Amino acid sequence: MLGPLDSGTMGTVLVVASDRHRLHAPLAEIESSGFQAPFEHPGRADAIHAALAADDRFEFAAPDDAGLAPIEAVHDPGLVAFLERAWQDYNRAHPGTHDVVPDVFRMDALRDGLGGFVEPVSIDAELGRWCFETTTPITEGTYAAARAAVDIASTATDRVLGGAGVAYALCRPPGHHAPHGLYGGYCFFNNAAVAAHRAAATGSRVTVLDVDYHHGNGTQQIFYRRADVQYVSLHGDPVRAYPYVTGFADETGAGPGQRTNRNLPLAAGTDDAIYLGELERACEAIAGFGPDLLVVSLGLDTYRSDPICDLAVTTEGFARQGELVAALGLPTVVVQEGGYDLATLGENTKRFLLGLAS
Ligand code: Q9C
Ligand code: ZN
Repeated sequence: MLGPLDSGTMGTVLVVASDRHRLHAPLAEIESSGFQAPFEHPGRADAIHAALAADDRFEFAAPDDAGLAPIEAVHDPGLVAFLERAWQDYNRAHPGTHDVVPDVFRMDALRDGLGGFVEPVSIDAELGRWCFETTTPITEGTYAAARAAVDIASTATDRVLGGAGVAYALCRPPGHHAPHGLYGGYCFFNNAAVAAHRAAATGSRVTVLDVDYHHGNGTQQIFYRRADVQYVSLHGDPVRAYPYVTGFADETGAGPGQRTNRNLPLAAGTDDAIYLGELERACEAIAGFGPDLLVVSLGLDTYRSDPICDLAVTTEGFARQGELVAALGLPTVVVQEGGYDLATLGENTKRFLLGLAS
């Protein structure tokens, strides 16, 4: 259980950050059948860092090394081991490859009727075994960057468990699309799930509130059957929005986790007024669950000019989102997820965090 909030830290926001995210720097992304410059790139975290560093209401800390245990508490150790060796193995088979991307998927179905799945031995087939889409290249430094993002989320969680009212984990690569045994959607390790599990393991009831434009299929899956962690998400309706097959309103949890999952799908063009009304409904669901600690999966890709999304949230809207979440009165770990409009990303993040700390 948590002690009272440390009032000395309210009003400033602790930012846990590392420049190791720059080790994950793909050259291209295969998206909508075309080669694009990556939307998810090091400039994103650098822009957020610069905006927060220019404001004395933020203080910075480096992450501690949390090791593998927090990752393997929420992910298949086979996925972790694969990501550690994937780039090297691929480059032994295909020397000189910068961005490693699978070119086969669903090979298990080729064995339908043959008497069971055979785990692939070839690195080419292994990629399709662990990855679910094409926009998430593995580069030489990807594993190190993904490990650093987990360290950041773990350290921010420890600070909040230790009494900080709010801590912001400036994670990159993001995490919420990674379920127990797959990577994709720009995500390798689920930083928010690591944070939530770490807090839950101390006996706290935890809610993950996901305000990224995209449904956090990975986080939802990891906690779907758990009673101690609630998942609440606002996102583009999966009838039109990635990841297409999760995020529907009738996904409410299962087994011991019945009624601990809440999805609020949104129409294209949703503006601040509608968004904030839905966020109030989300906050009512959270209050009903009665958590001790909140993890926010913070995406700024609901912004009206985001290049890959279609909602219409404004910069002022992000400040109001932060204020609404603050009204829950919970110790809060904010974990960075998406947001691809580089010109506004830092300011929008800052306004959310200042609203939260107000
Ligand atoms: N044609 C996050 O915001 N590409 N991930 C979608 C649709 C992947 C977004 C392709 C979008 C992933 C953390
Ligand atoms: Zn997103």
